[in-house]
Amino acid sequence: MSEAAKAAEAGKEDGSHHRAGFACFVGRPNAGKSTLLNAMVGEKIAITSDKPQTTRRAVRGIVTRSDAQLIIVDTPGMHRPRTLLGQRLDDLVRTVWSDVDVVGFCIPADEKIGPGDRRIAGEIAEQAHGAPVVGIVTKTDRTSRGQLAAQLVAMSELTDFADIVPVSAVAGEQVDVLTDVLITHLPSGSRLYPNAETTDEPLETRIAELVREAALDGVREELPHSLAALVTEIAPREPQAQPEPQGRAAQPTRQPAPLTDVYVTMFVERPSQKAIVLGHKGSRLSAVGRRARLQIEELLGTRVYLHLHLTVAKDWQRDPKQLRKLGFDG
Ligand SMILES: Nc1nc2c(ncn2[C@@H]2O[C@H](COP(=O)(O)OP(=O)(O)O)[C@@H](O)[C@H]2O)c(=O)[nH]1
Ligand SMILES: [Mg+2]
Repeated sequence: MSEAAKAAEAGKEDGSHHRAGFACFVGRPNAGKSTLLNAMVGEKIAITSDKPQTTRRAVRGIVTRSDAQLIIVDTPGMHRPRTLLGQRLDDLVRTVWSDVDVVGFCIPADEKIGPGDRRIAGEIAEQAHGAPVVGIVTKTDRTSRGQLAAQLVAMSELTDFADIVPVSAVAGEQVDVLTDVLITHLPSGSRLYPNAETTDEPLETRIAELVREAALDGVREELPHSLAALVTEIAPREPQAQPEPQGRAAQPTRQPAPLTDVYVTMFVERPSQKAIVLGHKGSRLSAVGRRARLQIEELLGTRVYLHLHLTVAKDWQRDPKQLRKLGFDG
């Protein structure tokens, strides 16, 4: 019996009307899946960018209300895999799809529905074992009402949807409505995660992802695929013993703000890529470090000293050993 089914049984026993279960977001790369997940959870769980392969994990975000717990799994986009990593990602997506209570199929309001979307519709029908599919028209802030209406019609012709919801994660429109709709498709059951949890991603992974997000900004072509990041150490610094104040002893001693040393190694696949990521005299890498540090400080709630190390791991996307090291197990 699946975790969700067990929870459903437990819910029946105590006669509550609480619902709990899993939804996943699928759709072309750039459809706005990760941004939507973050908006629904109200916290940055998944990194986002306009680059391909930004999402490489099945990132889980958790929405907890008094009447329901919705766990949303953001999956990498499906692509024709050309590397071992690509294959692993596609396998991961299929595994997630086959084990959810409801599928959210995302299509941007401002892009024509095309063969890619039809292929995904077919894949869902094949892999999702009859789970209801909710059509989600994303980025509605980018279109006029007329265009949106036309997109809703076009989407309804794509497959047999249980519901269709237009939403804008950026403008915060209809986000709660979408949560309500997805919850109606969950089985009854009690909570699967503790109250305050917003994700089950380990801290190391979240930090590595923030570094990768910062590094993705501004790089082009094949480079986004070749970037990876790994946290090697998170070390809270021992507060320094303050010297005894001399003379006027009434001066209160100021406690230094807590500081954490975070060590991250970034990988590229070729020396030429290392030069690009470093930039002139290392200027690009320092900019990446600054941007990532601010986000990591927010996540950890302390000041952060970010130690960024950049190294070449030749063709890591095709190397099973390297993939394992980076957390992409087969
Ligand atoms: N205007 C607008 N842009 C959005 C919205 N949602 C996502 N985006 C942008 O679309 C791009 C892709 O978003 P992302 O969530 O990474 O897409 P994913 O590949 O499907 O996960 C990013 O540049 C986002 O900022 C939205 O509601 N409105
Ligand atoms: Mg994504």
